Amino acid sequence: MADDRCRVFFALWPDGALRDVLAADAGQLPAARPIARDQLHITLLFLGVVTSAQRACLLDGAAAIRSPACELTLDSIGYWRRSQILWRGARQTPPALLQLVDALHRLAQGCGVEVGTRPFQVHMTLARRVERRPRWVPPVSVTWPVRHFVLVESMLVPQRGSPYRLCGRWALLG
Ligand code: 3AM
Repeated sequence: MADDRCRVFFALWPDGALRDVLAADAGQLPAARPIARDQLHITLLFLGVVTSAQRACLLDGAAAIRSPACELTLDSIGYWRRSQILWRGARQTPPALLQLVDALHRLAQGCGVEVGTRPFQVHMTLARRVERRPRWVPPVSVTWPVRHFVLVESMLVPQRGSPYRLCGRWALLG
């Protein structure tokens, strides 16, 4: 039934202290639509609209993933002209993160969820509708101790407050 469906994605979700650091320079962002502090995240795998059975399968499978923790250094700024997105990125992607993304791809496949084939790229969206690459001093690099990953529901029906709701959070192997 349509009501059982939800739009979900796996992500890295910063804790409060890291969020403060990441949001500290948001005030300097060029005029656009900056992402609110409590919505900053890194998408690991976008799954799209799934059924409740697929969602349950994803939750079960995510709990069984054994993937190592890592340190992720966000030390670059990128801009995608077509999507008009300004993002924070990483010059180096830790192999452990790629391992996690691979595991999530396998999980999605096992749950019968079709996902795109676009290679994973670390990006934390900072602002949308940025019409041209801004002249902007990139923020200092931030090292994120990645210890968890999450499943996020992205609300299909617009509502007040955050469009995101955390459905599950799992620890990585420390
Ligand atoms: O927050 P970011 O920018 O990493 O762009 C959407 C957002 O990513 C992305 O999923 C995240 C939560 O909405 N997204 C939305 N639709 C998508 C699609 N069809 C998509 N990513 C890939 N394919």
